[in-house]
This record gives sequence, structure tokens and C-alpha cells, in this order.
Amino acid sequence: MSTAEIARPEITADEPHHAPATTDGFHLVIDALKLNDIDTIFGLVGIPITDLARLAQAEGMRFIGFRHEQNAGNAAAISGYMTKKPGICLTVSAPGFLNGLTALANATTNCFPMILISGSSEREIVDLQQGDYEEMDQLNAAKPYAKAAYRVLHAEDIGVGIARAIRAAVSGRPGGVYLDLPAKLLAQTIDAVKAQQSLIKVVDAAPSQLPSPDSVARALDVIRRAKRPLILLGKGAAYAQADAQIRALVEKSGIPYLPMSMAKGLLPDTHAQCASAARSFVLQEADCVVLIGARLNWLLAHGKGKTWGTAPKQFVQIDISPTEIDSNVAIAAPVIGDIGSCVSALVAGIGAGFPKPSTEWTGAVDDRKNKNLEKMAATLAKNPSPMGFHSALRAIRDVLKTRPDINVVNEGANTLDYARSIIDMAQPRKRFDSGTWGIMGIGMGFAIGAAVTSGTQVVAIEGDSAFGFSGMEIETICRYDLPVCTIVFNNNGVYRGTDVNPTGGKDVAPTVFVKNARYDRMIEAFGGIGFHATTPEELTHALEEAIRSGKPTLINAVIDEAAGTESGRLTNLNPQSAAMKK
Ligand code: ADP
Ligand code: TPW
Repeated sequence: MSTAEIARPEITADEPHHAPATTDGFHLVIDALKLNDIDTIFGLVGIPITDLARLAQAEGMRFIGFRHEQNAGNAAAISGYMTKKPGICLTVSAPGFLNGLTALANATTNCFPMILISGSSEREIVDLQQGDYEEMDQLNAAKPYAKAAYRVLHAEDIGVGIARAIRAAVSGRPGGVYLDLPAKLLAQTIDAVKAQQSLIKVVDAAPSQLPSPDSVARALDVIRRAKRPLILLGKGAAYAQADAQIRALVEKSGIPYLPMSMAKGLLPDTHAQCASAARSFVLQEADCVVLIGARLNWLLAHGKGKTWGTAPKQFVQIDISPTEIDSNVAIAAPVIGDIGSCVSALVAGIGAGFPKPSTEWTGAVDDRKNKNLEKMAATLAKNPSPMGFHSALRAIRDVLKTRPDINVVNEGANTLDYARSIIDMAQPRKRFDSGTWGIMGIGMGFAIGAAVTSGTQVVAIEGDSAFGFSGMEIETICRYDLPVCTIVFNNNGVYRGTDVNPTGGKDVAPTVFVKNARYDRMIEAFGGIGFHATTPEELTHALEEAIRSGKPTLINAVIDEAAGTESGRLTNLNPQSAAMKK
């Protein structure tokens, strides 16, 4: 079918002498999305959704076409995180769907709202397993990895299907939703007036959820009695867009705070109460931890063990999901509701007489912070040749400091760990990284999603292995002329490039890549601008140039192949490797 063939049938229902006008599933899906203020689709075309993509464009929506569905899904997911509106990813059936499913599962794991819409083959053939083109029972495959999964079989239910998908994605704990649209449904015709009446504009999809007064009083009581309180901000706090309330809580209470990776910038990392540089110290020493939109998962050592020291702790936890509470350790004071409402309620309870943390505690945090910052400054000042992670990141940090509005995408092992602690963030929801799974491959999808959604500059700081998972999307970046600068930390391999094959055989070691690869030349193939940087000065110059141009750019940053450690800071999760090296 061509675009012309799927052009909207004229609605003539108010002209009784004509046969009633009809519309079809294709148009209804687009109408339902547009009615709910969704203006962009990230996807990859093929039967049966090519015409859906064409029509979306013809009807004024943005369709951003990718080279692999996982990257389209990641773009949709990060767009959802940035806007609190579900990002939409559109794929073909079976293999396209499965490629998108990783992104859907990652979105659900990270609490990002997105909707994966996939075309599917005929139910009758799929259910009898008669071998249709791209046959797969997609609905059931999606269920374990999605917050919700729906299928629409009748055109008059498209409005309901889209409304349910939107609500499921953004209400309560946000997540990924799968929407199955069989090819037959898209082609179904339906009376145009009936069709318009079947659409639903979702009202108040993520209503505020007020915490119970008792839970607020209990939390205030725990905080009041604390000697060494700490606030821990997670990406749920950033997602909630309750920036002013969170700042009020931090500043009114005077409690030191620690941002998780993607919560950096919710308050500027340079804030006097930011305890990032004393992270280990505050986690160990605090006697009361107020978790705001952060889970006690592996990223926080499950709330126990060495990371948390021996000082007994009481946890206050603000979260929208009641079943998150007590998932790893006992929570003394759960506060269930949306972060904006919960934090406002706490702020209201912190009056003039509310005790401030002792200067003994805040002074100890400051001392540790200053000591660590001094140590870090000395490491950052070094200028080894070839460049190390620190000197390269120093150069990037100094450029980004002048542009706090820039979106930062970050993945890799060492590249992620070091960038997270060295690159300060000054604005909320500007840092997007490997998140809850520590997944590699989000890089270019997140970069494109962030650039399209914000319309502003993105800098993606990528390990060379990490970049490889989504590297082909630099063509997409060039095609849409997006202001994305990708910096590849090229140390010739996964983690580093120095491993050798112990047998002396022809194959290189499992972690090793082609030496001295020129990633900068990849982007030149598509008309983008490549830079090759071997020193911090060259890197500074290249990044300044790249940002100034606002063009698709890629900097091949040559890093010492012996720098960095295996698995970055996750060496403790990799005991076998440590044992093999002994
Ligand atoms: P991090 O990785 O930064 O520690 P997590 O992804 O582990 O953060 O935690 C995010 C938490 O925030 C989840 O438990 C989720 O239920 C919660 N959350 C997300 N949005 C909201 C919101 N609007 N109000 C309250 N809690 C929220
Ligand atoms: C989908 C395992 C964790 S980190 C990493 C891999 C392959 C790459 C590290 O090398 P890189 O970074 O990017 O060159 P650096 O800074 O240390 O030089 N597959 C998936 N996700 C994960 N996390 C892996 C594999 C992994």
C-alpha cells in the first residue's frame, strides 16, 4: 500500500445522501496517539507497520527511523523519562519485536515509561503455529518483561488500547508497556464517526498520590531523632519533576544528600550539602537514611554489608510503589505516594523548631569531602601519555562546566564509573546512563532520544566496547542532523586492551579489539565530523569545536590500553576473573 492509498477517507457522515465514510486501523492508531499529545515515534519499518510510520509522518508526527529496534526502544524510553509522557517505539513482528523487547525490559527495570507497539501476524495462524511470515506469540513473550501487555483485535477498541497503554506506562511506578497490533487490525475499516467517538483522551494519567498523614508523622519522627541523617536521591526523584520541593527539603533540613547516578544535577553537584565526594563515609556513618525514589538494589549494596558499615541505621523510604518497601532491609518509616506530594508533606512538617543535623556530623562530612576532593584533584592534574581516563575526563569536565544545559549520556565500565564521579551535573534530568541493569548499548539510542526530545546538545561519553552495541546509529544521528557529540574512549578493548591469548594462538584474547581503530572515520562515512584526540588539549579543542558546530560529531579519544580495571568498579562481582589472574 502506498501513502496515497492510505490517505484519510473523507468524513461525510453529516451528508446523509452519501454512503457513510469509513476510516481504518492505521488512521485510528495515529489519531489516538495525537489526541493524547504524543508527537514522536521512534521505530524501524517493515510489514505491517511501514504504512503506519508513513501515515504518522503525513499526519504531522515525527517518525525517527533507526537501524536497530533496540536503539529505537532506548530512545523512546529515555524520552519517557525526560518528559513523564510514554515514549513510543514502533517495530515489525517477531524479530523486530524481540529486538525492541530488550529496551522494553530495560525501561521497565529502570521505571521509565514507554510503549512498544509491534505489528503482529494473524492470530489464527500464530495460535495454530502454521508458520506465518514472522510468526510469534508476541503478547505472551512480552508479558514477563513488561509492566503490562495488551492486544487490540477490533478497530473500535484502538482508543481503549492506547488509553490503557498510556495509563499503565505512567501511573504508579512507571514502566514499559507492550501493545500488540495485528496486521489485520490496522487494515480494518470502521465507520468514521463511530471511530472518532471510540477514541479516549486520557485524563490525569499519573494522578498525585498523597501519603497518609500517619506515615509522614512517623518519618518526621525518625528524622528528628537522627544524629547523622542522610538523604539519598534516586532517579525516581529526578523523574518526578519535584525539583523545587526536593531542594526545599534538603535546604530546610540541612541534611547532607547523596545523588544516585541519574539523580545528579537534581541539585547542582557543587551544592554545599552534596556528599558525593564522601560517599563511602556517609553510607557507613549515617544513622538515618531518607531514600527518595531510590531502591536498595545492588547499586546500593542491598542496604547492608561492608558498604553500609556497622552503625545501626533506620531507613525512611519515599516511593510510589508500596511493595518496594522492606525488599532488602527493614524500612522503619515508609512514605507511600508520589514524590512531589510526599516531599511537600515532609517539608511542611519541618518547622522552625525542627532539629538541624549537628555540626559534628556535617563538619565530619565536609572534612572527608574536602580530603577526597583534594586527592581527586591531584589525580586529575596528572598528564600521563598516552591519556588516561582521568586526564581525558578532566578535559571533558572543564568544557561541560561551561554548558550545564548539555545532556550527558554515559556507558562503559571504567568510562562510566570515572565519568560519573568526575563530571559534575548542574541541572536535573541531564544525565542518562546504563542504569539499574548496568546495560551496555543504551548509548546512541539515549543520545538520539535526548537530542530529539530536548532539541539541545548531547555529549555521549562511551567506552569503545559500549559504543559498539549501538554504533551504527551514528548514521541516524547524521540523517537527522542531530547535535550529538559522541566521545569514544578508545583503549582497544572491553575494559582495556592488554589481555593476551594464553595459548599463543592466532585469536586475540576475549576482551581485545582491533588496535588503534579510528572510530572518527565511521561518522565521516555519513557526512558527520570526526576528530582524533590523543591528548587532553586535543580533546578539549575537539569537544569545543564539536559543540560549537552543533553538528553530528565523533571524537576518537585515544586512552592508554593498560588503563582501567576489569569490570570497572564491579570487580567484586567478578570473583572468577580475579582468581584467574592470581
Ligand atoms: P536509582 O537507580 O537512581 O537508585 P531506582 O530506579 O532504583 O533509582 O529507583 C527509582 C524508584 O523511584 C522506584 O522504586 C520507583 O517506584 C520510584 N518512583 C518513580 N517515580 C516516582 C514518583 N513519581 N513518585 C514516587 N516514587 C517514584
Ligand atoms: C548488554 C558486560 C559490562 S561493561 C562492558 C561490557 C561488555 C564494556 C566495557 O568496556 P568499554 O569500557 O565499554 O570499552 P571501559 O571504559 O572499561 O574501557 N552486554 C550487555 N551489557 C553488559 N553490561 C555487558 C555485556 C559489560
